[in-house]
Amino acid sequence: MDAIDDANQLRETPKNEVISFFESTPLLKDAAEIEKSLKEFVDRNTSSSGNLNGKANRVVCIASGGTTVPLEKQCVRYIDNFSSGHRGAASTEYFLKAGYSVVFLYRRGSCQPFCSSLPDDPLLECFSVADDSSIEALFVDALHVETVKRAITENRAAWIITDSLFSSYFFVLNAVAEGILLKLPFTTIFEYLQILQLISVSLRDVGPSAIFFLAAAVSDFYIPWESMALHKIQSASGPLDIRLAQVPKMLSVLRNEWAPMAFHISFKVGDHLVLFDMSLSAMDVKDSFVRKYIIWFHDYNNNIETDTDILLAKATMALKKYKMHMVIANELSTRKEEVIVVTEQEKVTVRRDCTRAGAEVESPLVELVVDRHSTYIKKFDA
Ligand code: PAZ
Repeated sequence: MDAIDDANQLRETPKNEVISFFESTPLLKDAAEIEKSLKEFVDRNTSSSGNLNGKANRVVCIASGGTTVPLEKQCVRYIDNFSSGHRGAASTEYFLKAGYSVVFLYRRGSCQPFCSSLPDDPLLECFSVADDSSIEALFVDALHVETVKRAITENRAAWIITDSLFSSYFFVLNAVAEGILLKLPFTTIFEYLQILQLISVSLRDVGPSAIFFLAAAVSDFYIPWESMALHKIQSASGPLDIRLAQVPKMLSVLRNEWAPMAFHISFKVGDHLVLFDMSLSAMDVKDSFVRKYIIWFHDYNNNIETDTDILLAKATMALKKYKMHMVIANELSTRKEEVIVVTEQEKVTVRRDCTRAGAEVESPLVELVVDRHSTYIKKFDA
């Protein structure tokens, strides 16, 4: 998805492209409800006494998971962008621990904060935390009763109830109940961009105390709604030719128009190492085509730049072009081990603490972000 980025990063996002994207986008069904919950969330967390989570009015919008591009209006098939949602979910945990309130804009079915090791299972929805912090079953409707019965038949209930991670789920329920975590789901690129716009407009008054932490993998191409087939595309008509339009680069619109005062962080992902690893491990190296491919790849790497150089060059370009405050560069294959934080002043490699079992790279990463965000806010206080 990144191949044409470099060329595009050299041109501004024309206003008419943005307008025509939104004009031809299917409208969000629950926009009014989302706006209402955002307003309540912002009011609750930006009072003169600070937010409900203890940090003076600091709010972060975390975008997580991949967006889809439907091929049909009555969608049967779609193009997906890879992201498990782990980065966004884990970062949400550390931001909450750091005292921020969090708007978690996530792909339905992707990893959830405090539950990233649990399945996204409707059984969990059948429980709640009582006032005395004990766990209560919520057999409030027929769906819940059915879900629990099915889980018991499938022998999953015992596992979930005895697993210690289950308690994490209640942390999330509590965070939502306390009003410091607002979860907003999306599936398609159309939903994602419309909700992101609603969030940014709602957070505008939070000014420099707001962070946009955009870890979602967002589609670069889409099929405009008006040229999309209504029903399932039939295979009987032979091979399928589809033409994808380019999604306007919304980062610059977000940065310059929707939330100009906020602290903006975007991500750049590289996959060069994965390509190389896959070619070695998953294919037969005796195959002459593959051998040629690997040799070409070696030459490409040796003669031009290293993978990291290419990735950092792209990250630096994105930093300048979109006026981001930080671009976080990561390779798909090593993303859980390390990331490189690129700012105007520095390039910092942040690594997971390998000496601690279960330590995640998001812990030191969020620590660094909070530190740089504090410096950013101070500039406005002066
Ligand atoms: O969601 P995950 O933990 O599996 O992966 C995280 C990531 C690689 C999607 C993220 O760190 C990232 O780089 N997001 C931006 C992706 C993009 O530019 O398309």
